[in-house]
Amino acid sequence: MKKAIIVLLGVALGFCSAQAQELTKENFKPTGSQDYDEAVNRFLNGIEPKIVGGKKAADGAYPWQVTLLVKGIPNTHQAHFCGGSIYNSQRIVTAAHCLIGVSPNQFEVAAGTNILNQTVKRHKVARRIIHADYGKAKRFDSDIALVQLAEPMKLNDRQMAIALLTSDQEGQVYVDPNDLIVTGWGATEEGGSKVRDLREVTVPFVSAKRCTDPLSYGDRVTDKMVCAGEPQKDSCQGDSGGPLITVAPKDKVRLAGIVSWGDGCARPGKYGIYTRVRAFTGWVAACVSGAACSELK
Ligand code: 4AZ
Repeated sequence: MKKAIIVLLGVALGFCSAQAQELTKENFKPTGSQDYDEAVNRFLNGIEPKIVGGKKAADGAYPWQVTLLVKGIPNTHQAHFCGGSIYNSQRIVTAAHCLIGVSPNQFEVAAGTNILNQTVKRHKVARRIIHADYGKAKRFDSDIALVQLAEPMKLNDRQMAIALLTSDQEGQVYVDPNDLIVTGWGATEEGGSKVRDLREVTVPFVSAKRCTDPLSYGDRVTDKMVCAGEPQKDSCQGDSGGPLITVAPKDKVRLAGIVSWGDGCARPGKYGIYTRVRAFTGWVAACVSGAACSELK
């Protein structure tokens, strides 16, 4: 009994200090996720917290879009470090590279908003699953992760799940130069800052043939990646983890890619590189069903 009280007290104290603790130069240890660490360093150094060539998204137009927030940075705009998409009420799909080294108690998820303001509800994270093959075959290969929320979020017309692109749809969607849309709070130019209002840009799909041209990315692009974009239209830093979607009617919208990497932003021949979602539908289904799914520990 005494032991139980001590344990309870310990848990309560731990809980309180975790609640009150704001990130400082003294208590922050780099996680290894570049997006996360940069969000923290901008906050600690008082730098204002990027989509290139796009426009402000209409309110509620992309209800599956979520923001991943650094816990311990109270300002939502400063806390944003990556995007993600709602898979179901308790699961978010994002990029593995966003969450490398970041434990569930170091970040939160907010949905249902275009604006990174103070009124957003932050959802606690129970677990994050990074694909076992992340970065194995090539840098950024299999750049996909799932986040499990501690409690399910309400789904409604402002926060909605998005279905993953399936293999039979891939042939219609991944056609050069079919239009796709990428959304995020990332920089509007290379080296620029994150934005407060969600932005969107229409980007053409780029075939593997063009994307693996030696003057583009050569063999750095694998068959688990897809390319999209054109000079002046691209995703950029801060968009990582967020959705690349098909532009079919709203009830047929599918998650086709996850913002992953690129050489800079919107440079000629340097398209945006996205995780090829259709290659991971089986992995996601296995993880979500609770069956064994290969996970990087
Ligand atoms: C990044 O650093 C990043 N132009 C995201 C997307 C692209 C480049 C960099 C694609 O998160």
